[in-house]
Amino acid sequence: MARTIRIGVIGCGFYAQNHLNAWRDLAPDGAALAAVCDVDPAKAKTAGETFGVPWYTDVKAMLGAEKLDAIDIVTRQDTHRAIAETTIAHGVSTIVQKPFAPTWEDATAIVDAARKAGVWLAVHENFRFQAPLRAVRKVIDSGAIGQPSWARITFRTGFDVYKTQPYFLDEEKLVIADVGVHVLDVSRFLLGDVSRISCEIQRRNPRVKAEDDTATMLLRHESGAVSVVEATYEARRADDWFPETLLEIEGPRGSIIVTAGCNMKVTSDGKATTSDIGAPLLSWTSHPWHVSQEGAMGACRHFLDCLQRGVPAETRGKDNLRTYALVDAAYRAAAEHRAVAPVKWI
Ligand code: 89Y
Repeated sequence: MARTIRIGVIGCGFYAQNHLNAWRDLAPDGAALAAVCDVDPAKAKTAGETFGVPWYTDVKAMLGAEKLDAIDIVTRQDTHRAIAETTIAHGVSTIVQKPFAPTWEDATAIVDAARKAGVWLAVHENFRFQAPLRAVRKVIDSGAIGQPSWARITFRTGFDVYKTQPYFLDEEKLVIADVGVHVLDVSRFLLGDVSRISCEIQRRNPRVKAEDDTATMLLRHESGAVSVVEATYEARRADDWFPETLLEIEGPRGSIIVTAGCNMKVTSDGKATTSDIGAPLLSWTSHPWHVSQEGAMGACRHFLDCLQRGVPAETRGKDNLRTYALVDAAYRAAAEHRAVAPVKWI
């Protein structure tokens, strides 16, 4: 039986419910949700009572009172650096929700603090852990289409994200920072690192303060592959498949097309096969959020496994800086009207 990992969750808001449910479901695999914390006592108390664990409103109080192996920080990004520096200073393995931090300086400071302290650090970048995207990666790894040379990866929705995440309306940076980061990470996951990116942004919704509720990005990958990466909250479609990521990938031997409803069509050497690559509902997931919720569960499962084995996560801090650098480069490319090479952090 693998080692038990005692986990404290900081932040008990809207999306944190998925993390709490995921950790509880992972109990048979060795996860022990041990404590929760939120600055809002009502949220902390509700989560504590729902999941049957002690609750706190102060991070240091929780760290002092509980013996924890890992902390999952699921708060808003402006709080990540201060909380992560505290958990890292306590020597506790730390998972930070995406977006990693509001600035490159904050994100690199967290990675640096973990490196110096020798503390395990991961970013909860969950899209790449969704069942459909894992299935796509498996096809690529099988060689069925050959080395990917072109892709279009797209997240287009008109789902009222402003209702569930009202702070979106006031963000300085919106669609690339919030969901573009996921899709850019998916492009790295499927096609590898990126040598340059160009980007056009649009504000199509006048209620949004940020200049970007829509982004159209063009990437050249180090492998030579080219991808078009799109993200918008302003697509008005009768059939809205929020929060699915749809894609087309081409290689010398064939292609992978993922269409709405988690359908995948793979063409290999002229022969096509279709399959359903969705995952079944969990007791606490429901449509339309299921794909995202199941991805959060996949990410937690991966982190648990890595913590038990004492190995770095796929989305370890240092790796995630490469995705973060792409987000930064996209904003710079949009502002400067040119292709930009993402910064490399050593
Ligand atoms: O915040 C976003 C995310 O990470 O996934 C979906 C979302 O909640 C809205 O696009």
